[in-house]
Amino acid sequence: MSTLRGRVAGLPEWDRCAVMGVVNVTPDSFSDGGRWFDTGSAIKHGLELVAQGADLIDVGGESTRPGAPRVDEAEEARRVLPVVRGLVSEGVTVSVDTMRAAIAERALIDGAALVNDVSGGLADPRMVPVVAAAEAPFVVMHWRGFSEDMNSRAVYSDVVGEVVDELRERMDAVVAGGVAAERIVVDPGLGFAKGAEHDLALLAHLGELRSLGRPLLVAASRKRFLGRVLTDEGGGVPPARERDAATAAVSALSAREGAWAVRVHEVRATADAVRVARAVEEAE
Ligand code: PMM
Repeated sequence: MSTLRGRVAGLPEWDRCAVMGVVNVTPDSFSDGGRWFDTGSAIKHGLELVAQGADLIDVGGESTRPGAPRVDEAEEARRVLPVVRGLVSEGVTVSVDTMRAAIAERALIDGAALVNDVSGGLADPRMVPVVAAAEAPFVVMHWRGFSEDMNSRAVYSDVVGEVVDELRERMDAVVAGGVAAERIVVDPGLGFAKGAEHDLALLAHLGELRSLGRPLLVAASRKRFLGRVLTDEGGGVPPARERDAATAAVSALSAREGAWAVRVHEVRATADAVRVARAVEEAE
């Protein structure tokens, strides 16, 4: 089945869908902003997620919630780099979630194993050259613009086809920029310039995303579309932190559809979900 999930050169290989735990070192991320904002508690939280079953930890210092303003580079470095170093020194496989080449470059020097750029290299023209020179694995996410006004770009006539085409275009540009194809991970970018109906359509067609021929990362954790799915009869929408069971359900579905990894805030339930998916796969 690893042919279904694929391999990412430069990263460990897991025999099931991998679990990427999220550590947002931000005061304002929509689902966990402010909770791990100092270096010590962010490192401690990352280690807790590993103990709960995370295979790698994604460290970010810039909120990408809809409408979020950008953080400046010095502040992003101050938030992210000490946490990357702290987790690497504990033997953790670390991913750095950044749109800035300078941050990615320094995180890679500090031992990060993967660059997760939600803009797929579009936000910073130096990103692709930096990742190429470091021979680092790279997440190419579907992205249509910065968070400040991304909701206005959520216009599709065929969301699955357009996301696949735009991702293919981005992958080609990244490869032309010198990043080896075997180091690329693709991600549909749930919630980024997408409404709930778009996110659900993408989840319903993960097989078409796999047709891009690269391992697939699915990051549904606590996102708005889950709030909509879980809305009660009175119109009440559960807050982000009450969407973890729904997130684990998406993890199981994604793992069954051959996702390479799922990115989640609450690891324990997803670690179980991917193991159940693996056991069912073995029984096939
Ligand atoms: N979503 C968020 C942040 N980073 N990275 C990838 N690759 N894919 C995503 O969908 C993604 C991401 C926003 O969620 P958060 O603020 O709760 O971490």
